[in-house]
Amino acid sequence: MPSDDLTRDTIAAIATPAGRGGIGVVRVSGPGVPRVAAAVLGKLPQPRLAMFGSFRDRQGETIDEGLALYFPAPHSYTGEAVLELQGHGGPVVMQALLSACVDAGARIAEPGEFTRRAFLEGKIDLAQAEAVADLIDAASREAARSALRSLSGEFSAAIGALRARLVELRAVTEAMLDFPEEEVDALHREDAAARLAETRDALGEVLAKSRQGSLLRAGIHVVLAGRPNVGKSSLLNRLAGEERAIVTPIPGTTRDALREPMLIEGVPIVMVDTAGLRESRDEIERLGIQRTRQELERADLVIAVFEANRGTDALQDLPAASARIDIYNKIDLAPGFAPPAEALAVSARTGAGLEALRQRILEAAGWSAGGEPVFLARERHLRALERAAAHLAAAAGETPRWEFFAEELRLAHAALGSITGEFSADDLLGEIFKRFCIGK
Ligand SMILES: Nc1nc2c(ncn2[C@@H]2O[C@H](COP(=O)(O)OP(=O)(O)OP(=O)(O)O)[C@@H](O)[C@H]2O)c(=O)[nH]1
Ligand SMILES: [Mg+2]
Repeated sequence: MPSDDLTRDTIAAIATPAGRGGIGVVRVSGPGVPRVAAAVLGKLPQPRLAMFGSFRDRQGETIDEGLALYFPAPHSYTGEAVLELQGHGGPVVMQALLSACVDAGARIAEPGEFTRRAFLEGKIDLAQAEAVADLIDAASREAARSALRSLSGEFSAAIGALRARLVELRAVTEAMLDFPEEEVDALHREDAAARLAETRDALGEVLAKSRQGSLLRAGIHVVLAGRPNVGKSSLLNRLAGEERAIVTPIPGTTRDALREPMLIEGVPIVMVDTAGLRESRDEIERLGIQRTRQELERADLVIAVFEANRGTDALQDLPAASARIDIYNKIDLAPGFAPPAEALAVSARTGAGLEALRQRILEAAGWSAGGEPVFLARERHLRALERAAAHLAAAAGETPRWEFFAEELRLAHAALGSITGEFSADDLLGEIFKRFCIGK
């Protein structure tokens, strides 16, 4: 994509985190880089060669000494001329260095502006730009790995392959549109139908991998619920590997809902311990139980906890909507207990069955462990893929009416294009880039 304006200014920002560090970096990008270099360094460094020098302010006073790197356009992160000044990472030095760049004609960059320019210069597409932010924000190695795959263009390539299929199918369809229906022979029709089916399958695969990957970004909200004293808090502690919640033999111990973030195989989970469900006259406990119900409404997954030593049981008051796993705790007190089909037997005391529970949590959330690499998709990507899938499904129902068929294909194509940014409106770009940190 070409630059959006010809009068691009020059931006500067501290690219390293706020605070003290061994090294701090000020990054400058834009046509004014040679001028900034001349003012701050006294000269423009050789392209891509580290130059040691003094950084000076407007009065010519030395701010710091360090390394300077110059990347001429278009071979830089942004695609513009870029200057990186590596000084000592103290807040005062960094601010002074940034001010010197501003005095030399640069403007302070907005959040994500470097990456936005990389997108506008065609260095990366939109999905890759988003992956930059996702990589920085990654909460686990698994998430980082997936973000890196998106950044290197694997996700974009998969979207590109889908679009290529659609382009071919649209070409075949446009050819048919030139003939009245009775002249479109069976061969063409079958060809179009077969291609459509293939494209839908391929899209389904990308969507599945993206749904999985989106779990790595968003995490899963898992709520432990059950009657008092069944061992919910003990389970939370066991799963967290820490004594987080208070455990006592007194029913009605837990009042407030307690949230504990944890990782299961790199998938971020927020596990919520709740007050046990029962009729209570105690004012505080009643409020706790109200909170349990609110948590249940919001849960992606409910773990309904029962006691193995009390036999099989049922909990009426769980919402029907959310996914649910039934577990029988305290299996150590009931050796030989056989849980109902689909339910798990565990012991918070001995740890028995907890590995199986972890796997079931991942499974119920739609994560297939040890499977193929997934795409760290965003909600925006999922919605676009789902829109494309819906248009392809609609197309399948329109096969004799080629104008409608063609229109559905066009809409599916546009939905896919919005992922990589071919057809993205400016407001969407603003929305995406403003969430970046400064200096990226
Ligand atoms: N033997 C045995 N005892 C357990 C097990 N899990 C929990 N307990 C005991 O059961 C009692 C209640 O445990 P909690 O974890 O407080 O139960 P809870 O469901 O959080 O209870 P409330 O907060 O009152 O709703 C405690 O005395 C625990 O030590 C288990 O697997 N085996
Ligand atoms: Mg409890």
